[in-house]
Amino acid sequence: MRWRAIRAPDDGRSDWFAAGARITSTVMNETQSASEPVTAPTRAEHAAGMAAYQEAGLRLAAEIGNRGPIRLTDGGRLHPDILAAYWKHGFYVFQGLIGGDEVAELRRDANEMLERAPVGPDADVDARGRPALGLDYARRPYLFAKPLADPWGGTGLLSGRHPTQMTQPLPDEDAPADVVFLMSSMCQAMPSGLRLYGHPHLLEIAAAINGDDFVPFNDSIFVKQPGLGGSVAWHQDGVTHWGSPDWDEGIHGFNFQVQLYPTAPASCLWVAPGTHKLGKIDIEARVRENGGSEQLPGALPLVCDAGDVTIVNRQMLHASFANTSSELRISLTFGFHRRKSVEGQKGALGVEADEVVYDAQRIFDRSSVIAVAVDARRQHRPDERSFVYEPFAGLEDDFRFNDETFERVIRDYNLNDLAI
Ligand SMILES: O=C(O)CCC(=O)C(=O)O
Repeated sequence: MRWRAIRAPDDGRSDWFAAGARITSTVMNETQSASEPVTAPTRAEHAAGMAAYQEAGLRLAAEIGNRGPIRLTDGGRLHPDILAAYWKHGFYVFQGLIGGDEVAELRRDANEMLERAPVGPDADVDARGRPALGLDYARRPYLFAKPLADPWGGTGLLSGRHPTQMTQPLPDEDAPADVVFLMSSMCQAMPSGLRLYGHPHLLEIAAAINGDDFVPFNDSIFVKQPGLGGSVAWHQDGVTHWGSPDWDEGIHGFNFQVQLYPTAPASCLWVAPGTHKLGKIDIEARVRENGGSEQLPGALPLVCDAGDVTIVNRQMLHASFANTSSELRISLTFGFHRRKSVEGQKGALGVEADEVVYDAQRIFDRSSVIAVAVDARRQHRPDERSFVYEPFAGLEDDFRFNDETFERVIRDYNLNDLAI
């Protein structure tokens, strides 16, 4: 049976979206029948079917606000009103936090990384026939996906935290077989990425949320190319502490996203405000109760300009849809934890080959990337006030940015990521 486009109903959700979900979703509803295959929407049909949902999301975003320039107290700490707004809704958008000159440097490096990607998941050369970037990295820095696909939804990947699968529209006929979906190793591959990691305002935000002894999580760059970028199914990031006696709304930390281009509802990350307070959410039930549709009510798009930075609590329900729009999104994504959330915990999210427990040495090694990043930034921007990272106070001279620390600290630093 051919999939049919159906006018979006008044509730802002389109029936075709539910229909599209039937062939791809692991969530079944009573009308679903395996003997009635339904084809996926085209790119244009998908975009049209999202329109009413996007409008509803934009209205909610305008109601809630939770965005503005960073404000600091006289002592240089994050303003308590912003912190309170973050804890209330689980997200905040810092407008214009990264200056235009720095965005330009980041774009240049990110685009260079994209150009130097292998031509496909099994290739070793880039589109110009050069050896691809990262052949000598312990972990290859590129993750590919099929165009407009949802590579994680409904799978056991990443600790199975994406239980349902998003609609996977049909890409245009001339679309490549595989597209870059994620790039990692930002601090190794991009000089400007390392410097961003030492940004005093970003680190001040991390300290305000997670305490002065905060520690890193990981980093990855989400690439949503126009008409090609895949989706990320609804999920909560944290996997370790749901049953912890110490559970609270901040125990799994938060993620930054630094936006290199303006984002639109079709391309950007969506969040369900307040869900960071709810504990582990039954996502399958939410989608099922929504008629099988991934257009979950109560969510809003984190629409940004270039240079805006979002923070999103890792317990928030969030997702992004197949990018059937003509907007490019490149989001530098990196997170931070409370130290006590990580120490003594087993590595999660499938990043460890063996069961590794995060001890003080492991945490120190991964955190030393921050110390080197602060110095790399100081050398590049000598007039800016540097962030003082408390765990490395007094150790600064051991972690100056130079060839020796690049080899000792930065090379393959992500083998020490702290995933919970
Ligand atoms: O940016 C995206 O599209 C997805 C980001 C996300 O799911 C995450 O950071 O956990």
